Amino acid sequence: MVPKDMVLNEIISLLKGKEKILILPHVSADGDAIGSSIALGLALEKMGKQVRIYFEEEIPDKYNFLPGQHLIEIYDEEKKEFEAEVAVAIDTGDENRLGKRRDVFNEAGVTVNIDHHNTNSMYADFNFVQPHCSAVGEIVYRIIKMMDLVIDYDISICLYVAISTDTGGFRYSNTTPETHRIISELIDIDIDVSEISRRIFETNSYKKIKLMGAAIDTLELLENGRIALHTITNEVMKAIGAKEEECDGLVNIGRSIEGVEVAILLRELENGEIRVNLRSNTYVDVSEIAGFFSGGGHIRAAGCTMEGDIESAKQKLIDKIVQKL
Ligand SMILES: [Mn+2]
Repeated sequence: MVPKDMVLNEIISLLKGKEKILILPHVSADGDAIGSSIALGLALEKMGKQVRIYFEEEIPDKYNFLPGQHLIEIYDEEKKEFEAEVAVAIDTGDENRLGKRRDVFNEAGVTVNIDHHNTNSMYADFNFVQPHCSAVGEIVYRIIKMMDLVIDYDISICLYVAISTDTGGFRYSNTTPETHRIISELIDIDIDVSEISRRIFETNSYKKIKLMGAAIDTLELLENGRIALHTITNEVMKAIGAKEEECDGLVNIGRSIEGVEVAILLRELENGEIRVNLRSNTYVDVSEIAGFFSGGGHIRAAGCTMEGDIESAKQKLIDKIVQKL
Protein backbone atom coordinates (compact mmCIF):
# COMPACT_ATOMS: atom_id res chain seq x y z
CA MET A 1 0.00 0.00 0.00
CA VAL A 2 1.12 3.53 -0.75
CA PRO A 3 1.93 5.42 2.46
CA LYS A 4 -0.74 8.00 3.26
CA ASP A 5 1.55 11.01 3.26
CA MET A 6 2.77 10.14 -0.20
CA VAL A 7 -0.82 10.33 -1.40
CA LEU A 8 -1.19 13.72 0.26
CA ASN A 9 2.00 14.97 -1.41
CA GLU A 10 0.70 13.78 -4.75
CA ILE A 11 -2.62 15.54 -4.19
CA ILE A 12 -0.83 18.77 -3.30
CA SER A 13 1.38 18.73 -6.39
CA LEU A 14 -1.66 17.87 -8.46
CA LEU A 15 -3.57 20.89 -7.09
CA LYS A 16 -0.52 23.10 -7.61
CA GLY A 17 -0.13 21.97 -11.20
CA LYS A 18 -3.73 22.43 -12.36
CA GLU A 19 -5.76 25.58 -12.95
CA LYS A 20 -9.44 24.67 -12.90
CA ILE A 21 -10.47 22.99 -9.70
CA LEU A 22 -13.95 21.83 -8.76
CA ILE A 23 -14.84 21.13 -5.14
CA LEU A 24 -17.79 18.90 -4.28
CA PRO A 25 -19.09 18.45 -0.71
CA HIS A 26 -21.55 15.67 0.10
CA VAL A 27 -25.32 16.04 -0.37
CA SER A 28 -27.14 17.77 2.52
CA ALA A 29 -23.84 19.45 3.28
CA ASP A 30 -23.13 19.98 6.99
CA GLY A 31 -20.80 22.44 8.72
CA ASP A 32 -17.71 20.35 8.02
CA ALA A 33 -18.53 19.80 4.34
CA ILE A 34 -19.35 23.48 3.83
CA GLY A 35 -16.54 24.96 5.92
CA SER A 36 -13.86 22.61 4.56
CA SER A 37 -14.93 23.15 0.96
CA ILE A 38 -14.89 26.92 1.24
CA ALA A 39 -11.60 26.95 3.17
CA LEU A 40 -9.92 24.84 0.50
CA GLY A 41 -11.53 26.93 -2.24
CA LEU A 42 -10.31 30.22 -0.74
CA ALA A 43 -6.79 28.82 -0.31
CA LEU A 44 -6.65 27.62 -3.91
CA GLU A 45 -8.02 30.94 -5.11
CA LYS A 46 -5.18 32.68 -3.28
CA MET A 47 -2.81 30.59 -5.40
CA GLY A 48 -4.47 32.04 -8.50
CA LYS A 49 -6.56 28.97 -9.33
CA GLN A 50 -10.03 29.04 -10.85
CA VAL A 51 -12.25 27.43 -8.25
CA ARG A 52 -15.89 26.41 -8.14
CA ILE A 53 -17.77 24.71 -5.35
CA TYR A 54 -20.92 22.95 -6.48
CA PHE A 55 -23.48 22.16 -3.82
CA GLU A 56 -26.32 19.73 -4.41
CA GLU A 57 -28.82 22.08 -2.77
CA GLU A 58 -29.01 25.45 -0.99
CA ILE A 59 -26.84 25.50 2.11
CA PRO A 60 -28.61 25.92 5.48
CA ASP A 61 -29.30 29.58 6.25
CA LYS A 62 -27.16 29.53 9.38
CA TYR A 63 -24.05 29.18 7.22
CA ASN A 64 -24.83 32.22 5.10
CA PHE A 65 -22.45 34.35 7.17
CA LEU A 66 -19.46 32.35 5.93
CA PRO A 67 -16.97 34.11 3.66
CA GLY A 68 -16.21 32.82 0.18
CA GLN A 69 -19.85 32.75 -0.98
CA HIS A 70 -18.68 33.90 -4.44
CA LEU A 71 -17.17 30.43 -4.96
CA ILE A 72 -20.45 28.64 -4.31
CA GLU A 73 -23.00 27.48 -6.87
CA ILE A 74 -26.01 25.23 -6.63
CA TYR A 75 -25.29 22.53 -9.19
CA ASP A 76 -27.30 22.80 -12.39
CA GLU A 77 -26.95 19.89 -14.82
CA GLU A 78 -27.93 22.13 -17.72
CA LYS A 79 -25.10 24.59 -17.11
CA LYS A 80 -21.78 22.91 -17.74
CA GLU A 81 -19.46 25.76 -18.56
CA PHE A 82 -16.74 24.82 -16.07
CA GLU A 83 -14.51 22.05 -17.36
CA ALA A 84 -12.68 20.97 -14.26
CA GLU A 85 -9.17 19.58 -14.54
CA VAL A 86 -9.45 18.24 -11.02
CA ALA A 87 -12.54 17.44 -8.97
CA VAL A 88 -12.15 17.14 -5.22
CA ALA A 89 -14.86 15.39 -3.19
CA ILE A 90 -14.96 16.67 0.38
CA ASP A 91 -16.27 14.76 3.43
CA THR A 92 -17.90 12.26 1.08
CA GLY A 93 -17.74 8.60 2.13
CA ASP A 94 -18.92 7.16 -1.16
CA GLU A 95 -19.77 8.35 -4.65
CA ASN A 96 -23.52 8.18 -4.10
CA ARG A 97 -23.16 10.93 -1.54
CA LEU A 98 -22.37 13.22 -4.48
CA GLY A 99 -25.95 12.86 -5.70
CA LYS A 100 -26.56 14.46 -9.11
CA ARG A 101 -22.94 15.68 -9.18
CA ARG A 102 -21.52 12.19 -9.43
CA ASP A 103 -21.13 12.48 -13.21
CA VAL A 104 -19.48 15.87 -13.10
CA PHE A 105 -17.02 14.42 -10.56
CA ASN A 106 -16.14 11.45 -12.75
CA GLU A 107 -15.92 13.58 -15.88
CA ALA A 108 -13.07 15.68 -14.43
CA GLY A 109 -9.55 14.94 -15.63
CA VAL A 110 -8.45 13.66 -12.24
CA THR A 111 -10.51 12.87 -9.16
CA VAL A 112 -9.54 13.36 -5.52
CA ASN A 113 -11.30 12.15 -2.38
CA ILE A 114 -10.51 13.95 0.88
CA ASP A 115 -12.42 12.48 3.77
CA HIS A 116 -12.48 11.13 7.31
CA HIS A 117 -15.26 8.50 7.22
CA ASN A 118 -13.93 5.08 8.19
CA THR A 119 -16.44 3.56 5.76
CA ASN A 120 -14.96 5.46 2.78
CA SER A 121 -15.09 3.38 -0.42
CA MET A 122 -11.92 4.87 -2.02
CA TYR A 123 -13.69 5.83 -5.24
CA ALA A 124 -11.27 8.45 -6.64
CA ASP A 125 -7.92 8.43 -8.47
CA PHE A 126 -6.34 9.84 -5.30
CA ASN A 127 -7.86 8.99 -1.94
CA PHE A 128 -6.77 10.65 1.27
CA VAL A 129 -8.93 9.31 4.09
CA GLN A 130 -8.06 9.96 7.71
CA PRO A 131 -10.63 8.50 10.10
CA HIS A 132 -8.69 9.73 13.15
CA CYS A 133 -9.29 13.34 12.09
CA SER A 134 -12.32 14.84 13.82
CA ALA A 135 -13.31 16.74 10.68
CA VAL A 136 -12.16 17.17 7.11
CA GLY A 137 -11.41 20.68 8.36
CA GLU A 138 -8.34 19.23 10.09
CA ILE A 139 -7.13 17.70 6.82
CA VAL A 140 -7.75 20.90 4.86
CA TYR A 141 -5.83 22.80 7.53
CA ARG A 142 -2.89 20.46 6.95
CA ILE A 143 -3.12 20.77 3.17
CA ILE A 144 -3.12 24.57 3.34
CA LYS A 145 -0.08 24.46 5.65
CA MET A 146 1.73 22.05 3.37
CA MET A 147 1.08 24.33 0.41
CA ASP A 148 2.87 27.11 2.36
CA LEU A 149 -0.21 29.31 2.32
CA VAL A 150 -1.20 31.60 5.15
CA ILE A 151 -4.33 30.68 7.08
CA ASP A 152 -6.04 34.05 6.91
CA TYR A 153 -9.09 35.41 8.74
CA ASP A 154 -11.68 34.08 6.25
CA ILE A 155 -10.11 30.63 6.01
CA SER A 156 -9.93 30.51 9.82
CA ILE A 157 -13.66 31.13 10.15
CA CYS A 158 -14.41 28.32 7.70
CA LEU A 159 -12.08 25.84 9.38
CA TYR A 160 -13.41 26.76 12.81
CA VAL A 161 -16.97 26.07 11.63
CA ALA A 162 -15.89 22.78 10.01
CA ILE A 163 -14.12 21.44 13.08
CA SER A 164 -16.43 22.79 15.76
CA THR A 165 -19.56 21.40 14.10
CA ASP A 166 -18.18 17.88 13.49
CA THR A 167 -16.95 17.67 17.10
CA GLY A 168 -20.24 18.97 18.50
CA GLY A 169 -18.41 21.97 19.90
CA PHE A 170 -15.38 19.84 20.95
CA ARG A 171 -17.52 17.52 23.05
CA TYR A 172 -17.50 14.33 20.95
CA SER A 173 -14.99 11.50 21.30
CA ASN A 174 -13.36 12.44 17.96
CA THR A 175 -11.90 15.56 19.63
CA THR A 176 -8.13 15.16 20.05
CA PRO A 177 -5.18 17.21 21.30
CA GLU A 178 -4.45 17.92 17.62
CA THR A 179 -7.99 19.28 17.21
CA HIS A 180 -7.32 21.77 19.97
CA ARG A 181 -3.86 22.65 18.66
CA ILE A 182 -5.37 23.55 15.29
CA ILE A 183 -8.22 25.47 16.90
CA SER A 184 -5.83 27.44 19.10
CA GLU A 185 -4.07 28.60 15.97
CA LEU A 186 -7.37 29.65 14.38
CA ILE A 187 -8.36 31.62 17.47
CA ASP A 188 -4.96 33.32 17.40
CA ILE A 189 -6.10 34.95 14.16
CA ASP A 190 -8.75 36.76 16.21
CA ILE A 191 -11.89 35.20 14.84
CA ASP A 192 -14.97 35.87 16.96
CA VAL A 193 -15.57 32.49 18.58
CA SER A 194 -18.62 33.51 20.58
CA GLU A 195 -20.34 35.07 17.58
CA ILE A 196 -19.59 32.06 15.34
CA SER A 197 -20.79 29.66 18.05
CA ARG A 198 -23.95 31.64 18.62
CA ARG A 199 -24.76 31.48 14.92
CA ILE A 200 -24.09 27.77 14.48
CA PHE A 201 -25.09 26.31 17.87
CA GLU A 202 -27.34 28.77 19.65
CA THR A 203 -29.65 29.92 16.88
CA ASN A 204 -32.71 27.95 15.78
CA SER A 205 -35.53 28.78 13.42
CA TYR A 206 -39.04 28.74 14.90
CA LYS A 207 -39.79 25.73 12.68
CA LYS A 208 -36.80 23.86 14.04
CA ILE A 209 -38.14 24.28 17.58
CA LYS A 210 -41.58 23.05 16.43
CA LEU A 211 -39.85 20.05 14.85
CA MET A 212 -38.03 19.32 18.11
CA GLY A 213 -41.42 19.27 19.80
CA ALA A 214 -42.73 16.82 17.21
CA ALA A 215 -39.66 14.61 17.60
CA ILE A 216 -40.10 14.56 21.38
CA ASP A 217 -43.78 13.65 20.98
CA THR A 218 -42.88 10.51 19.05
CA LEU A 219 -40.09 9.41 21.39
CA GLU A 220 -40.05 5.70 22.23
CA LEU A 221 -37.67 3.98 24.59
CA LEU A 222 -36.92 0.36 23.71
CA GLU A 223 -34.79 -2.49 25.04
CA ASN A 224 -34.95 -1.35 28.65
CA GLY A 225 -34.25 2.23 27.74
CA ARG A 226 -31.05 1.53 25.82
CA ILE A 227 -32.52 2.53 22.45
CA ALA A 228 -34.33 5.83 21.85
CA LEU A 229 -36.37 6.28 18.70
CA HIS A 230 -37.84 9.40 17.13
CA THR A 231 -39.97 9.50 14.02
CA ILE A 232 -40.71 12.43 11.73
CA THR A 233 -43.34 11.71 9.10
CA ASN A 234 -43.66 13.54 5.83
CA GLU A 235 -47.02 14.79 7.08
CA VAL A 236 -45.39 16.44 10.11
CA MET A 237 -42.70 18.00 7.90
CA LYS A 238 -45.41 19.48 5.71
CA ALA A 239 -47.59 20.66 8.59
CA ILE A 240 -44.65 22.52 10.13
CA GLY A 241 -43.31 23.63 6.75
CA ALA A 242 -39.83 22.59 7.84
CA LYS A 243 -36.82 22.11 5.59
CA GLU A 244 -34.84 18.87 5.59
CA GLU A 245 -31.84 20.58 7.11
CA GLU A 246 -33.97 21.41 10.15
CA CYS A 247 -34.04 17.71 11.05
CA ASP A 248 -30.32 17.96 11.72
CA GLY A 249 -29.44 17.11 15.29
CA LEU A 250 -32.93 15.97 16.34
CA VAL A 251 -31.52 12.50 17.02
CA ASN A 252 -29.41 14.00 19.80
CA ILE A 253 -32.54 14.55 21.87
CA GLY A 254 -32.87 10.78 22.28
CA ARG A 255 -29.16 10.29 22.67
CA SER A 256 -29.12 12.67 25.64
CA ILE A 257 -31.50 10.55 27.71
CA GLU A 258 -29.82 8.84 30.63
CA GLY A 259 -29.23 5.14 29.95
CA VAL A 260 -29.64 5.40 26.17
CA GLU A 261 -26.83 3.84 24.12
CA VAL A 262 -28.26 4.15 20.60
CA ALA A 263 -30.58 6.87 19.32
CA ILE A 264 -32.44 6.61 16.04
CA LEU A 265 -34.25 9.22 14.00
CA LEU A 266 -36.48 7.87 11.24
CA ARG A 267 -37.53 10.48 8.73
CA GLU A 268 -39.96 9.79 5.96
CA LEU A 269 -38.81 11.42 2.73
CA GLU A 270 -41.13 12.77 0.08
CA ASN A 271 -40.36 9.83 -2.21
CA GLY A 272 -41.43 7.43 0.54
CA GLU A 273 -37.94 6.26 1.50
CA ILE A 274 -36.86 6.42 5.12
CA ARG A 275 -33.80 8.45 6.06
CA VAL A 276 -32.13 7.04 9.17
CA ASN A 277 -29.83 8.92 11.55
CA LEU A 278 -28.00 6.86 14.15
CA ARG A 279 -26.04 8.01 17.18
CA SER A 280 -24.40 6.05 19.97
CA ASN A 281 -22.98 7.09 23.30
CA THR A 282 -20.22 4.74 24.39
CA TYR A 283 -19.74 1.38 22.68
CA VAL A 284 -22.03 0.54 19.75
CA ASP A 285 -20.41 1.14 16.34
CA VAL A 286 -23.32 2.69 14.44
CA SER A 287 -21.29 2.98 11.22
CA GLU A 288 -21.37 -0.82 11.12
CA ILE A 289 -25.16 -0.85 11.48
CA ALA A 290 -25.61 1.86 8.84
CA GLY A 291 -23.18 -0.04 6.61
CA PHE A 292 -25.36 -3.13 6.79
CA PHE A 293 -28.13 -1.08 5.18
CA SER A 294 -25.76 0.40 2.53
CA GLY A 295 -25.15 3.59 4.50
CA GLY A 296 -22.07 4.69 6.40
CA GLY A 297 -20.53 7.23 8.68
CA HIS A 298 -18.57 7.30 11.89
CA ILE A 299 -18.49 5.04 14.95
CA ARG A 300 -20.76 7.34 16.98
CA ALA A 301 -22.70 9.02 14.15
CA ALA A 302 -23.92 7.37 10.97
CA GLY A 303 -26.83 7.16 8.60
CA CYS A 304 -28.51 5.25 5.83
CA THR A 305 -31.60 5.31 3.65
CA MET A 306 -34.10 2.46 3.69
CA GLU A 307 -36.97 1.36 1.52
CA GLY A 308 -40.38 0.45 2.89
CA ASP A 309 -42.46 1.99 5.63
CA ILE A 310 -41.41 3.38 9.00
CA GLU A 311 -42.55 0.31 10.91
CA SER A 312 -40.50 -2.15 8.85
CA ALA A 313 -37.41 0.11 8.88
CA LYS A 314 -37.74 0.36 12.63
CA GLN A 315 -37.96 -3.41 13.07
CA LYS A 316 -34.96 -4.14 10.84
CA LEU A 317 -32.83 -1.57 12.62
CA ILE A 318 -33.79 -2.71 16.11
CA ASP A 319 -33.02 -6.34 15.20
CA LYS A 320 -29.49 -5.31 14.13
CA ILE A 321 -28.87 -2.97 17.05
CA VAL A 322 -30.00 -5.48 19.66
CA GLN A 323 -27.18 -7.80 18.57
CA LYS A 324 -24.67 -5.10 19.49
CA LEU A 325 -26.12 -3.98 22.82
MN1 LIG B 1 -17.17 15.52 8.37
